[in-house]
Amino acid sequence: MSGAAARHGGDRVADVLHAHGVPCVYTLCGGHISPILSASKARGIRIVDVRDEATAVFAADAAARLSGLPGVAAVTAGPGITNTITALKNAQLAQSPLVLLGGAAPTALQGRGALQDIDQRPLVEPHVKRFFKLRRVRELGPAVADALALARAGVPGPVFVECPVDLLYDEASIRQWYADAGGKGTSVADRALRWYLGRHVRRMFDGSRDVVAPAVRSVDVPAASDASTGATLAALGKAERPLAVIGSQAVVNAAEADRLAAAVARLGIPVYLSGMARGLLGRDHPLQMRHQRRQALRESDCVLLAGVPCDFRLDYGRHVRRSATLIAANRSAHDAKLNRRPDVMALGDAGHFLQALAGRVAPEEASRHAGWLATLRARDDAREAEIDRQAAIRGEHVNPIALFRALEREAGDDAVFVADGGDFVATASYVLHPRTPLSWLDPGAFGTLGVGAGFAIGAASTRPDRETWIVFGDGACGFGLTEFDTFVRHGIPVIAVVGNDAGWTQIAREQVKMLKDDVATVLARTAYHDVARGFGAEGLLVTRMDEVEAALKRARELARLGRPVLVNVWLDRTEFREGSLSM
Ligand SMILES: Cc1ncc(C[n+]2csc(CCOP(=O)(O)OP(=O)(O)O)c2C)c(N)n1
Ligand SMILES: [Mg+2]
Repeated sequence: MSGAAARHGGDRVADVLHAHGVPCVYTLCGGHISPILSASKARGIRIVDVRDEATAVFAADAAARLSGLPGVAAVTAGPGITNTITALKNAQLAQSPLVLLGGAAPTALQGRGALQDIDQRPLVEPHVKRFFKLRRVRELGPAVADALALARAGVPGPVFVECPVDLLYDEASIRQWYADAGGKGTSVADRALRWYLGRHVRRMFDGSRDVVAPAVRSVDVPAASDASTGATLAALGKAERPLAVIGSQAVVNAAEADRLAAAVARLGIPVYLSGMARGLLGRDHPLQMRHQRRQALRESDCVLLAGVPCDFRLDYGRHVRRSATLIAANRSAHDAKLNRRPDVMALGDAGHFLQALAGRVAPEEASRHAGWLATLRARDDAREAEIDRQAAIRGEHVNPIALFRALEREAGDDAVFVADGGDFVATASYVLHPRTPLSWLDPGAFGTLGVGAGFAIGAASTRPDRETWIVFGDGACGFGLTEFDTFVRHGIPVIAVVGNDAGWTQIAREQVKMLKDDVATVLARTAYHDVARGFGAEGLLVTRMDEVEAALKRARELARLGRPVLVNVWLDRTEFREGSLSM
């Protein structure tokens, strides 16, 4: 469709979204952005309207992670935009490609005390790859097309397009609005104002008639050099105890996840998966280890970090022994070198790099590592047995480890797990085995509580064929409970399992020990299931271990009927997370 046929600026934005196959726009409405929403809807784009702008951005983030294409959110000017900052930062640190369309005051009134008018650039710019500030109607389409490409290029991340309201409505209305604003006065000042506004409007619409809707831009995926592939193969060929750690960035090409999984299997070296890469090799692959990663890294003589920076999760690189050959495959030079200079730096897409390696590795290589694999496997099995022992402990209410063992059995083979919480989620990440590529979503390095509902909306609307579970701490669930309203209105059958330990336990654990004070960490056994019912969803309460299995089965049945469900599970205290602290 050409721009000439577009009725207003909202149509121009929607044309580009449509041309790029954007399936869904996540939003909370506002007069500043109405034309974008209605024009998108008219083109068959699904509009999911949520209850907090942060949710809209979290949803776009999750949609991007599961589809590999930028998620799109639209929010109104001022407070609509400020509400997104946490979610934007989360997406930036998680390197998740999304486009945020934000409203803005009319171009002629910015800085003059208009409704919701603030200087949005200094607030948003630090958290995005680029802030598009627009002044002309003809810039709308190209800016959105550029933003969609830029979000995915290089190191993926969020991009912001500021769309002033007077660029979005139809030309006749805007001209009339400016004519009215000019008034009918005859003084010199009045006539000067009219002249100024007339010129302003002419410039705004200048060239807008003959603009053609921009084509879909191709996205430049950075590729690591052949030299780095060769150097890595040589290092792996010499290594006695090689190890790979694969993280979220390696799976940003979501459509290639299966190919990547096959490549990793072909490499034949033991592998730990983190972030979005969890589940890449299925539930129980012989090469995948889950436990005792620190010890494995200390022992390894050649560590390949694929899309994983040496941040706090690897103790700033200290988990890898000094004498080991360190290979860092990463799109970001900053991440590849963070805290520790690698011996081989493969600057480019880590997923493609792994595929290139697998294409050149000798098939007999894998059998060389049988002894090393057996050592790691024995440790992994021992830890699983220990988890089983801890799962067997019975108390008054529900043992969280046993709960996740049950969820492991009950959840469907296609289940997607969204993780939002403290200890409850950390326990889940040890006990649950994500079963397919792209089936585990956690906030990432920003450690943001409150991602759960938005991630679930993004996941379920992107992959409606799959079961979506939220593993929620009771503290964390409070951020997103209102979105049960969204689940119900939009028929999004999410199952939320709330680990109700009546507290912000991850914080309480250390705070009480170190400061002898539980101030601000205590919650109640709140009836979250009743809250869900209040929004028209299903709510189930589980206070005893022997109710768990039936409740999970029932929740799945209800979800299959299209009903969102909240299962409120009263937990017992456990020692499982004792001693863990992240700084
Ligand atoms: C937005 C935000 N606020 C505060 C924190 C600090 N924080 C980390 S874990 C945690 C406790 C989470 O409690 P809950 O969700 O109930 O999980 P639990 O640890 O009790 O299992 C808090 C408050 C955070 N990570 N993010
Ligand atoms: Mg809690």
